[in-house]
Amino acid sequence: MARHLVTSALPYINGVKHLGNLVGSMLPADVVARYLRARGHEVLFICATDEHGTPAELAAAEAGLDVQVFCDQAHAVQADLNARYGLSFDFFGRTSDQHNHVLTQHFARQLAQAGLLEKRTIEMIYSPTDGRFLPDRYVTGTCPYCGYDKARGDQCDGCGRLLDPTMLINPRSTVSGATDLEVRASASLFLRQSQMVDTVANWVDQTTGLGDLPRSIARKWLDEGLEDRDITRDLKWGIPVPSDLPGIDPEGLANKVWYVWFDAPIGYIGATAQWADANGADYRDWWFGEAASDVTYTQIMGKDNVAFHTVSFPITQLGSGEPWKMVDRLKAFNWLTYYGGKFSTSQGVGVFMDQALEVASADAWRWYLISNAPESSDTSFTWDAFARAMNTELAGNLGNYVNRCLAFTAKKFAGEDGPVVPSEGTPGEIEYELGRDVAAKVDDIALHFDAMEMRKATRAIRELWSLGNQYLETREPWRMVKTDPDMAQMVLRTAIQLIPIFASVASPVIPNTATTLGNAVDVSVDAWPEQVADLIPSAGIVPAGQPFTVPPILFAKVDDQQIEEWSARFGGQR
Ligand code: B3M
Ligand code: ZN
Repeated sequence: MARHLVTSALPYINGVKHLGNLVGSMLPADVVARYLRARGHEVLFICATDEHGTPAELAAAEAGLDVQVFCDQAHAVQADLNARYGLSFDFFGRTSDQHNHVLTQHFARQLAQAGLLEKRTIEMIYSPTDGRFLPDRYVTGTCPYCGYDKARGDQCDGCGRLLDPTMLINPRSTVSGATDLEVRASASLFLRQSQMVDTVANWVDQTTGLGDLPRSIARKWLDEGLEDRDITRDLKWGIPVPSDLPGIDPEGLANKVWYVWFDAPIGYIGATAQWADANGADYRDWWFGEAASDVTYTQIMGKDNVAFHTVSFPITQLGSGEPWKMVDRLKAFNWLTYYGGKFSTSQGVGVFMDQALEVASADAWRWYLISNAPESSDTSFTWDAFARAMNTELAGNLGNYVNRCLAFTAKKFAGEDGPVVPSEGTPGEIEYELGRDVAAKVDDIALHFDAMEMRKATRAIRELWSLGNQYLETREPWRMVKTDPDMAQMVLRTAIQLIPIFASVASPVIPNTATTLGNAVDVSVDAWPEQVADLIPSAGIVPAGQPFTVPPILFAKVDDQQIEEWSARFGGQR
């Protein structure tokens, strides 16, 4: 038994998340957390809404709401959806919470103390009409690289390049549309990342659990040489830059807040502190010094977040000069595309978490998304692939097996008080072999989950389910029942043993279904199956004579008409 801290990248507060967001961090993180719990580990699984930055302010303005009110509402909407998808966060916090304010200021002071913050004067866009400096997305204009005329001050949606508002051609204010913009000098605090290159490079080299994709992204950033980074912004909403930073003259820094990517990763710690206060715990037991030395820390995120987690946040942590818990294992995902195009919150393209539950259950989505997770490359969402996952895998492979075993047994061998696990007959070599095959496959699945390989784990789970169906095909109990009913009882009893095993190993992915199956045969499916080889032929999992119930159809098949309907509704082609 070990202690595991697991975090998912923190979803931006603006808007309901789409399936690409879900499969890129929160859902696989949930699978990892659930798997580790099933293995008997102590797990703390933390997430939060990422609430600062221009997107939150602009979305609030668009909704005509005060930012705080907007964030309160949006957080509640996301928390509710997370629960409906079975995301088992121990705590879903907020980066705007006071705990995060306190920790962010702490890190800033430590960095200032270490000489890693420096005040510089930069040129910024000032809008006399709006009476303020315009950071990031507050300026819209033409991209100097590709000519796209709706490029945002931080990034161009036309060519994807990172921009600075002063680079835009024909800039205008995103809020007021004003074009009488001026370039004015303004003070800013820079994080001296260039001073930290060697320290971070050493840490990257030593951290074996980063994974190939994250490591190469980190190396690329480090090899290109790190530029010092402006970590303050002219916004009202955010964590204010304090006036008493050691060695920093506060002149010109009033009315500034920390850049969202400075406080957001600290939010992992902030949310833990928020959780700890509410639960009589100490966040430092998971995050700081000796107390956290036995913790394994796993981070899950989309590939665009990797540099911030392998370079920027480590600079904050290492630069503080304090022994903060650093990430041990990092798993990054590519993009889920919608028919090859971008899922887009701002343009409403793709399927969003709330709409998805209108057409299928949370477990159906969890299974489809995890078994098609964009691990080694981008993956296209298609309704046809979704139908295949539903029909062939869930309804066909798993659902059919459970139904065949339990409904047939109930029909043929029900006792006076309803169906019970039959007790006649002696297992033969085929049953012992089945036990060994199933045990080997369970080990195989565990190895894939240990390596956080989602596609491989789900493929092995499908192969495990197939072992059950092949066993029934080989033994044909429906035929045997006429010629040798004792033998048929033995076969069905053996087949029923597999149901809780099928459920346990799949429970990280389809937790609701797993619980339904466990309840049907009255066996807990919370723990990982151990030493099952002999328990299968000897009925050591679901004992002979134990009552059971036949669960309702687990997964309804999807038909062509539904696929047509959903493609039309959500705009996907076939
Ligand atoms: N909110 C970006 C994203 O959701 C950002 C992640 C923060 S993790 C500290 O893709
Ligand atoms: Zn461009």
